[in-house]
Amino acid sequence: MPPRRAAAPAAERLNAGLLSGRVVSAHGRSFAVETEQGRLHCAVRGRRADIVCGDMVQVRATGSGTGVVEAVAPRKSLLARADAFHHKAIAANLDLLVVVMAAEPEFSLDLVQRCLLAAEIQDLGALILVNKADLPQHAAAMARLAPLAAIGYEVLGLSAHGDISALRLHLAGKTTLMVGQSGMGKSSLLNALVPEANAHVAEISRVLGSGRHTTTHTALYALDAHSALIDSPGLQEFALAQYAPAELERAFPDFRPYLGQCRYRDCRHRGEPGCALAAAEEAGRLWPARRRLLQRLQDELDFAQRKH
Ligand SMILES: Nc1nc2c(ncn2[C@@H]2O[C@H](COP(=O)(O)OP(=O)(O)OP(=O)(O)O)[C@@H](O)[C@H]2O)c(=O)[nH]1
Ligand SMILES: [Mg+2]
Ligand SMILES: [Zn+2]
Repeated sequence: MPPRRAAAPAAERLNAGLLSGRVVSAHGRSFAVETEQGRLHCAVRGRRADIVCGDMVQVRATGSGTGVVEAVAPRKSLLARADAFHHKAIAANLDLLVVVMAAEPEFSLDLVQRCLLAAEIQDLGALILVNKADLPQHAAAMARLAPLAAIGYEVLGLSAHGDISALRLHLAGKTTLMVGQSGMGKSSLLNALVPEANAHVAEISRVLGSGRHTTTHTALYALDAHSALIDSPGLQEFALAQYAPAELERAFPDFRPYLGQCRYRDCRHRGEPGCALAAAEEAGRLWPARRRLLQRLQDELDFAQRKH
């Protein structure tokens, strides 16, 4: 979405000298903000550091090309991960989440599903993109995602080095965030869509578990006046401990027909008698991996609550 420049709110008129803009890159406590007067490199006042790409902000210019973020507008959506210890916001004001996977390196089905749940809770559209369709193992990767396609998630296979027009169609008119493990080709896709982005792309690190990512911070690129694409550093895990148990179970679209049908109102779906989810699973109507994922999320939530 482009910055809205309709009638200036009262606060803005009072605060003459403030510029509206959108955060296009966030690196620690330093931000780049695109304003009507160009790009400003901004610091933030006080301790506030949870400003992310896609945030709409008010900035006071302080010199040539620099400024200070004075206010952050309420967010339409926020993609964030949180465990017992940390809350990490990734990007704000999104319409679509693209979860980027590939046959190489090996991808985690657990992580894909967690990203999809986060999108659901934030009411974003979601797309699973299987990149590197040119690799011989591509068909096997698509097959691993078949249970998610059966639930209704859209799975798109293509190559960043080939025809990306199908992806381009999904992005039109939206602010989209790409997430996924390191090495899947997010920045390669960005470069294919926005050649002037010139994002750094690197061979997958062979040092397993080195935790090194090629992309080191989140950045937003305009595709056109109404569409933007955000590239983010590779993820290794995606905790969702900031959400309530009921919110998490409703984020599974395949669970919804059965929620409220269990014998006990407070059923946690982990073996209680008369559990509708367990019965549906037994009857082959639910993919068993889904209830196991819910249980892991519940365990993480229990742990986080004990810590607080
Ligand atoms: N064969 C093939 N290789 C690809 C494709 N897309 C990307 N790659 C390669 O995959 C490797 C990783 O690509 P990146 O774009 O850096 O991956 P990333 O997801 O941005 O990684 P992080 O920034 O670490 O999260 C590079 O060597 C790319 O050249 C593709 O469609 N096919
Ligand atoms: Mg990258
Ligand atoms: Zn149940």
